[in-house]
Amino acid sequence: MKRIGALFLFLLTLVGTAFCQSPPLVLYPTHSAQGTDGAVSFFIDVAQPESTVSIGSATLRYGNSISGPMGTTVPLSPILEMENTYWGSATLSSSVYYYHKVTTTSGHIATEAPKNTTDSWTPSFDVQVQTADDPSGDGVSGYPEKLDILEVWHTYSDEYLYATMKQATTDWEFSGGLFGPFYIWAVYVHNPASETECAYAFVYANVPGFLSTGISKITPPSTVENIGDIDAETSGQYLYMRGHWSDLTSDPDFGAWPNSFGYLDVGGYTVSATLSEQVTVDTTLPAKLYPRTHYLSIPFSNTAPTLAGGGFDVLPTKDEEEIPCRFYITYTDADNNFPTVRQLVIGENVYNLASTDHNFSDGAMFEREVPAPEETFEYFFRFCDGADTVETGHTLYVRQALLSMVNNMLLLLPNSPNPFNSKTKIRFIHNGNIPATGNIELYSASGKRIRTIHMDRITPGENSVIVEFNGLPTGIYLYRVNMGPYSKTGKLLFVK
Ligand SMILES: [Ca+2]
Ligand SMILES: [Ca+2]
Ligand SMILES: [Ca+2]
Repeated sequence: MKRIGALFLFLLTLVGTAFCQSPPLVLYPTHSAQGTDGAVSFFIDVAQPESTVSIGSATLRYGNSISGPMGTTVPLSPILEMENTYWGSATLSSSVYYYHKVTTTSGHIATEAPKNTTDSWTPSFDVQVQTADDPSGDGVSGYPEKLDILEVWHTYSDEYLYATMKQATTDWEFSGGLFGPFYIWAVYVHNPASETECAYAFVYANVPGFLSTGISKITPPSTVENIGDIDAETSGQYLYMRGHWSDLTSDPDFGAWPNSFGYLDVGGYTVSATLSEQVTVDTTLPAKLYPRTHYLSIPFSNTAPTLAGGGFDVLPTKDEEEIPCRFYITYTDADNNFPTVRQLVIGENVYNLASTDHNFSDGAMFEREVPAPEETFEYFFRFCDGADTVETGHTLYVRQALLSMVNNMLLLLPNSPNPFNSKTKIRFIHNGNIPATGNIELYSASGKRIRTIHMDRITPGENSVIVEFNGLPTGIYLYRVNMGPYSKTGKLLFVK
């Protein structure tokens, strides 16, 4: 083990930064069945742990060989009614390999990657994906231009993780003289499943007695050790590196791999080091690398989806003119096809339904909140998995029945006794679907509020509250029972 002071402390900071200023997550890659026109729709969720991050572009890239090039790009667009879901469509006549890539407006990249199955060395850019697009001239001033990173790329195989870095010059000299300064080019890799603060990096360097080309493990606060060799080769502006997965995954602090997240945090950095001073000259934005590639065999057989349990709820409202309804239905597709059509049809109106559940083989509920139509209406659901369209039967609904559903959520019963001379019992029926806490407000006939009685044990069915009228003048009183957005008003006659 070697200790080289503060040299790598920045790296830990950098990995820490990766969590608070983070690329998005690429989740739930799915696709539709293939239509008769050859079209297949592709879907992913792009989750943003930091809601401040906005998506610049989302793409799918495909090709006919896993060894590349995956030269065809399909832009993915957001689905308006689904918060995180993006989709795109391609017409396919033969089997394809594909991966997804997302770039935020701030330049953070989250990407799956093509696979270098043949372990070609040095790997062609056809089997790599760019994970950092770093500005030119953004390094700390006063240091050599060769420490200015321009690009970082990655690929993977069963045996290796690959990293490629492009810098601003073709000069890869390790040092400026016998005693330095020494120059370090590195690409870090951090496993979010790691339960330690250790970080790892593929390092291209030769600091005699301290650091050499290989896989460095950095343990806080400042311990650096080499845990494996790497292949490293420079060509022009490019540095190609690859290290064995096993050197990373066999390290007890690396964390489980494959992990449940699917990705690794990666990024590039350069250092200029002397005995007295170590400076991080350039860094890239952190990226999320998902070392995975998808395969779609064309043609593929399809099972038609099924629909079940369709209906709607009337939602709480104070406004009987516009009654919100939440329509829902469960879509199940044995092939796990994302539905290309997800519609609720009410009369002339068509609404797209949404679901956050993207596991369709065991059923996913789709829903949509829409205002109840003005008149009596007929509705049905229509879904298509890309090949087969299914519909529910048409259901007739009467607006008057809706209104009675709303009204019956809270029903006042006559208070008793009424009139009364000291106390009375206020009674109401609660239908169990609305908030179970509330209050009763008591008003004078002129509208002045006299008292509020809180209720926190309302049960479905009939409820009653005894109200004492000690010290109040004889007369007519009003009361209002409130439960969330629901309220009903009644009249009391107090006679001493
Ligand atoms: Ca740069
Ligand atoms: Ca930079
Ligand atoms: Ca299907």
